[in-house]
Amino acid sequence: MRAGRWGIASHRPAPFGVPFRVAAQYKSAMEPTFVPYADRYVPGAPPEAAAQACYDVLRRRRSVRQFSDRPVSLATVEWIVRAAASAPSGANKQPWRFVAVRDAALKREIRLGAEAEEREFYTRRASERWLDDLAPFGTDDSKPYLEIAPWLIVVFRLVRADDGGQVYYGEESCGIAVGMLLAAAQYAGLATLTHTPSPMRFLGEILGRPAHERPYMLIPLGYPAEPCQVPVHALTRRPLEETLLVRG
Ligand code: IYR
Repeated sequence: MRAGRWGIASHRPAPFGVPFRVAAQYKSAMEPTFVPYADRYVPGAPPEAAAQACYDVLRRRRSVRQFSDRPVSLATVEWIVRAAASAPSGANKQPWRFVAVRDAALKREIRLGAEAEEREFYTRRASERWLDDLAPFGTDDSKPYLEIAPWLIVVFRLVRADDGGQVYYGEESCGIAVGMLLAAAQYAGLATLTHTPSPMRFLGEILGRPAHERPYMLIPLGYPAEPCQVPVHALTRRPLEETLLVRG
């Protein structure tokens, strides 16, 4: 790191995580090395057509709450998680852990834990406005799909590296990884739901995860039920003219 740039305190006791000026004489522990970017993905079509083809896959993703119990192989889950974990992350610290749950007893425990939190949410925690905003989705505290979907992918965000070291931009990194996971599942013809019962502490307890892993998202994965219904309210997106502003 060059002299006088900003860093984040990692080795100082307090106040933790407060930016400090890096000493002028600071010298990086590891010298950068580079290799040619040879293994590039080259689409078989011009970028307009390739991007459109990608959009045509992704635009058909839906948040699904009615799953089939049709099995999905572990190999499929492994490829999807490899895709997710190829995401960029702050200083490539990869501040995530994915726990893939297929065990019926664990799925049941997770369902019961989630439903307990959701009961609190729908009866006490949620504001009137929030409940109003959710009304068109027809959701409630009943989450049978947490037992029916063949897999529950539980994403944990690491607040420290496994060796106790610093991580950076953990929220952003996990958000990107989950986005890529949803896209990979969609490419595999599988459905997902980004489910965030709150608080999610029960996930770490049920799955026996250490304290530096914070539950980030609960993602049922599987085939949609047949038939599968999705809320009309979730279908539309704002027009591109409102979404994208072009300057120049
Ligand atoms: N977690 C609850 C409530 C909920 C909240 C939002 I924001 C949604 O987009 C959908 C649901 C549930 O899963 O029912």
